[in-house]
Amino acid sequence: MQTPALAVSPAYRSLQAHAQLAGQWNLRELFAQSPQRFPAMTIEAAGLFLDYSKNLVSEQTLPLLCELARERGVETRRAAMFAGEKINNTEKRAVLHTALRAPRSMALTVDGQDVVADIHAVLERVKSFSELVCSGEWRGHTGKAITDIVNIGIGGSDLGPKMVCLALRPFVRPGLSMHFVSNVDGHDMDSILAKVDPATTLFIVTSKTFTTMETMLNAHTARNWFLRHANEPALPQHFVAVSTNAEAVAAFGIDTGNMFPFWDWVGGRYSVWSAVGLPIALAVGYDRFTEFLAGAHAMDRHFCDAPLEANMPVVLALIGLWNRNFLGHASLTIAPYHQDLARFAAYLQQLDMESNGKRVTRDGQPVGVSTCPTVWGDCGTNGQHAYFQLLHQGTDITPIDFIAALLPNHELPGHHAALLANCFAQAEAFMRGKTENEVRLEMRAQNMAEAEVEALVPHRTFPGNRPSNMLLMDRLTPATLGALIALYEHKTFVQGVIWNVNSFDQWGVELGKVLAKNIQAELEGQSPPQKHDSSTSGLIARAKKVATN
Ligand code: G6Q
Repeated sequence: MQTPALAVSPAYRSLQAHAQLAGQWNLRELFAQSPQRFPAMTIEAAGLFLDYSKNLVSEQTLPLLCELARERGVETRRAAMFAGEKINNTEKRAVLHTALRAPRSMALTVDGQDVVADIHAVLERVKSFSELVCSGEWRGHTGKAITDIVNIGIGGSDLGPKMVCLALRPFVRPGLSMHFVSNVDGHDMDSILAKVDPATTLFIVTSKTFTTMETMLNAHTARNWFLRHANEPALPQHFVAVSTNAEAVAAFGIDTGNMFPFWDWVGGRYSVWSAVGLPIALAVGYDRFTEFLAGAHAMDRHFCDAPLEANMPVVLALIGLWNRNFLGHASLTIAPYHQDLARFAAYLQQLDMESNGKRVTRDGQPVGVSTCPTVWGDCGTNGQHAYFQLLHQGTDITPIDFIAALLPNHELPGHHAALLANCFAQAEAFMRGKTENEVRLEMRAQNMAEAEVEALVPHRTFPGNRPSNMLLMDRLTPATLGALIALYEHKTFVQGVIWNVNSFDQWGVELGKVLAKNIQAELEGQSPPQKHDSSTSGLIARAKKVATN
């Protein structure tokens, strides 16, 4: 049965009417009218605290949004995902990243296979391998311990482990350097090879398919580089693989005994919890890796058990939907006030935009409303000195997710209060703004001439009424990071269910890949010029001319 179009659903229509009222609201006034606004609009779960009170919502908004979530079957689809039903309908696959962090005691059978047992069997291998490397027992071909790990992968096989290894930097084993090569651009590999010693480097080739062009080219380059310094029998000590494709791994020359498997029901951008997280286990040790999984599992439990109105991922999703579909905001900024979360926005870009950047429903009909906003961002306080100008005074309103840890993972005095103060102040400034009168009074108090005051008033006024969420954790640890990522995964899921898109495929990345193959053949002179538009042909000709000069 086809799901009815979102735009004609009764709950959607009620929300559209409600949004007409929101046009009249002012956040300052909403706060002044309700001293209970903060406690009423905060949720605590799995070590995270969400304050969504600085969004343009009234007491009626969330109940209406939850009505929409119920009407669109969020609870049923959530149960289907956790039960291993094939909810990735265009690829006929289950979606079981939640099982990857389930405790051993949990039972889940899919297609007659006990997936939790399979997962824990691989985790055991990750454990023993990471312990061998961490203890120095795993040695390179000259007998030296491993000092550098180079993960070769791209997209989902890169962004997760890279982001997490950086986020958990203070927990990384001393004496171990983590490197990540993803880009087919040789500058990426070149810069890493210049830093590492073949005798003490371990390469992890991470690719679900083991056919991805960028990863295969980088893996071959690394292998050739290594073999310039060592003989073929040394390869097993320096190359391991994470993949679902044992045949291709063996064909590449990696012993399948050194291959860590995962399964087709793990999507690339949801794979950090699987053997794709091997670099994390190596970097911070297996016990910390299990804390990371446990943090995500705690969020899974909350997502399954909490009523929708008090369910953090559901509320984050619904507030995002309110901002996108009813208030018309086309982008979302992620502002982690934590330098170790420097790659978090890039990670969320893939999670959110590859999952929900879709224009047709699961049954191939136009969605009919806007879907995923553009997700972008960088660390506070750096962003304040760059693009926050636009966020405060630009013509478009961009909702912001502030993320901060209340305690630092360092002991440098003076920094953390300054950081947190800026984070809270920005959220307050976006909410409050600064009225023309406040600006006038401030400048008059500085004895400025009245003409100058009036000339500057429009420039120094802040409209305010700009929405933001505040996400806090006590400290950035493996567990709170796990919970944070799982929070956003489930947020993405809930929005995908409401828009009725398949959040687990990514057909949109295919076209460019195919065209690139043809163009590469032309650039390398292996194929005659093909029929392109005049721009593409002109660019190819120009590149060839410069290369042959
Ligand atoms: C993620 C995508 C994509 C994928 C990469 C790498 O959900 O599927 O980013 O992870 O294209 O694919 P391989 O792991 O197969 O090399």
